[in-house]
Amino acid sequence: MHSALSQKRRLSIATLGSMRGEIARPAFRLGRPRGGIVHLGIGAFHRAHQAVYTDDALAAGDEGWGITAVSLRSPAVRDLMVPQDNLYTVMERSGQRAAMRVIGAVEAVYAARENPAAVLAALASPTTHIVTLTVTEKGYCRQAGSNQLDYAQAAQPGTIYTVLAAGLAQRKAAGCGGVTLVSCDNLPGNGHLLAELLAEYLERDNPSLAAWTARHVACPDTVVDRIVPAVTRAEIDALAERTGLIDRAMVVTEPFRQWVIQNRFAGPRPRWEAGGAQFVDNVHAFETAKLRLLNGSHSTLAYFGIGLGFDFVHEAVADPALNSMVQIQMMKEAAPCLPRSADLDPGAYGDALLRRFANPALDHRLKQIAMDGSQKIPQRWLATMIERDKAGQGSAAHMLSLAAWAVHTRGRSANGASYKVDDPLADRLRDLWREAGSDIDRLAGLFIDKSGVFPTEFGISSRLRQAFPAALRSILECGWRPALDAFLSWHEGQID
Ligand code: CS2
Repeated sequence: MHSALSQKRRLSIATLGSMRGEIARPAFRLGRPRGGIVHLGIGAFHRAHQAVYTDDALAAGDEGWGITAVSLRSPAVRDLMVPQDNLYTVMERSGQRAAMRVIGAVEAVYAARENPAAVLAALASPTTHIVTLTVTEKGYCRQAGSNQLDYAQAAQPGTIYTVLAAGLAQRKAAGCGGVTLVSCDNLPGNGHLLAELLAEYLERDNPSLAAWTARHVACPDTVVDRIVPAVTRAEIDALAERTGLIDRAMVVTEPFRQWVIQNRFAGPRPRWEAGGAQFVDNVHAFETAKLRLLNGSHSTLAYFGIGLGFDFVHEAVADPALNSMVQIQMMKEAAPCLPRSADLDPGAYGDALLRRFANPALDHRLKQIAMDGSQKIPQRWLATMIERDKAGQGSAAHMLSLAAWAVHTRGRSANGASYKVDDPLADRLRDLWREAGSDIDRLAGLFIDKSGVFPTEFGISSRLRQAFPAALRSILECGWRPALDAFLSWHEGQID
């Protein structure tokens, strides 16, 4: 297979015409610089989501847009994309079906650390109107347990703050107008949050730029949704066999995609509605449902699924007991707390999620979801738990999920093997385990008070404080499967 592969040519503008198979190609002229959009954080998610919507806008005749993508950390994606003239394939998989399409919306890729001048030029260009961001939760450099900026972290080279501040300063100096910063990360009120954190940064770093930014920059809230597992070598090889061309930047995803964007722009924007994007006044209802039902269930499947020995989401959700727990967590605990919206039926939304998770054609690794838990669980679980607690209600399924996360951070699997915990707070959490020794009550208290993950409202609730060590105990003392079964039997005994 490898020798056959090495003889194949790479996907590029020149070879695109020779690509075999049923593949949709860009329906607009390639190789003509268009500008308009800079994207920070070019990973698989951007390539399978915002770039596809931009490609749809281009294909629909809104031709003035192209993406200059920036990788803030490693140059790896640049090295995959540039030899391909930034073309890549999106493969949508569901059951036996695989629809393929080549995306041509990305026109340049730079690694910020190696080519800061090119990144700055793109941000400062008068033709740039939009900066989209997918930098993950931790890319916002918040202090643990709060939405305040961690200034020391934010001021490092290559963060969104230093990169944006340089670009905005140049725009201000050149008088070339504001931009719209579109956060596409899974955080509540992502646009508002970005605006606040950026203001906090600039007020300290460059107060006159802070004032200019407040007047000229818009940060709409958005909800992004598409499941995009990390691509495997085998998938790249299989695509090359099918098409005759090697595409090292391909992405594999599900057919579903959603983008809800608050209609608040500082200037022009692409007609992303050509790809199905919805522009609304307020994204709150969509956002809360997405974070608490989809992402919340994902995290439960990840920590419990790993505990039970599964590797992939579709395996974990096929486990009848874990599936029941996730349904209870979603429908009995999270859904009743969602803001009411005529556009959203939580029951139908939850059912559709379980079908998406069950997609056997996607090898979505639980480990991919389990990473950075400290940055994810406050908005996915803790917000629901605190709201319910204030209304005098418990959240037993969420509590067991929370215990599953905490046990995951020990870095030791049920058979005693150790693994690396991929989380910016991993060291701090490991120290808490060490400090607690075998005392589970102490462990629970240390996590609540010292991990930096739990908001104060959690810590001051005696109900939540008591329930957490009990949930930890059930996993640590009885094991993953018995803990899950005990939860389901207890739940069955409850009157609805
Ligand atoms: C996942 C998300 O990795 C994770 O934490 O929950 O990336 C999820 O796949 C996307 O938000 C789906 O839109």
